[in-house]
Amino acid sequence: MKLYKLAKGSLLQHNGSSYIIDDEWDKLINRDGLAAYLELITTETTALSTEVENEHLNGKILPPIGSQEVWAAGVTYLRSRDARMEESETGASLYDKVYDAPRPELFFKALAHRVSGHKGEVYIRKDSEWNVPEPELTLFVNAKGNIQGYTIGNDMSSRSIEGENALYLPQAKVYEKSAALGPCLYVTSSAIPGETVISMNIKRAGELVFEDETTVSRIKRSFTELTGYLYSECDFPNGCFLMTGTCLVPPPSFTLQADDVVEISIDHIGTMVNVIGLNPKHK
Ligand code: DO4
Ligand code: MG
Repeated sequence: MKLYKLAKGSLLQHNGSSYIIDDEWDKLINRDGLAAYLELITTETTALSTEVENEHLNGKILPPIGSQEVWAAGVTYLRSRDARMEESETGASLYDKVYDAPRPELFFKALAHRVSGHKGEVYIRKDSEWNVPEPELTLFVNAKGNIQGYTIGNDMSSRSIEGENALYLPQAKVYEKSAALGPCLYVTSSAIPGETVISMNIKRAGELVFEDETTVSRIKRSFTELTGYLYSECDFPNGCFLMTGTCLVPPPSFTLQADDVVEISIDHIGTMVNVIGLNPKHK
């Protein structure tokens, strides 16, 4: 089931039909047994006509977040560990150690006001010369710590700032429009399968400049391990989004430029498209 956040209410897609739900977003997604609740709604609500469904989906789709925090896990795939060891002269052994350590790397990424949605802009920093998108399967975990659904995340990162000194990580990771979530919340009562494909392509002036893909099965840690550490000393009354780490990293010669178009697809969820921009206060 796919749940899209609209300017007013949400749109649920299930078995080829769509339904409008009026429930308040935070309350809706945070309820335990969300999949069963949504399934019940489909039996009690009249489905939309295709015309009305298309009007909604071609209009403004908001990122699937309300008042939740967005957190991110790091160095959960070998590809991320290797890229970070290459970029950092001083911190190489940190990445190596955290990849193998029992405790995962978890960091605070954003609140909703810094999060873009499908077709929205994400920014690169003015003081960073090496910038990449990080495509990440993102969990929505409710207040009780149960994974209720999945969405696509982009953990925009400055590799030059992070590479200069690992203590600069928050500046490499947290700035205006440094995160994107979308296009929907994929709600399921079963775990997303390991063979789920994550792919990313980047276009510049219409030309493909990067493309790659992998599967979720290459992750080093389980999702319950990541959420267990995150929830062990923090409460999230409205639930929380957790980006699970990047599995694809463009080569060192690559950096993003303004107007590049980043397309991230994850099986079952869909495709999120973002355009790279600069904070207008620097233009
Ligand atoms: O350790 C730095 C950040 C790691 C990260 O964001 C990732 O692996 O996705
Ligand atoms: Mg990341």
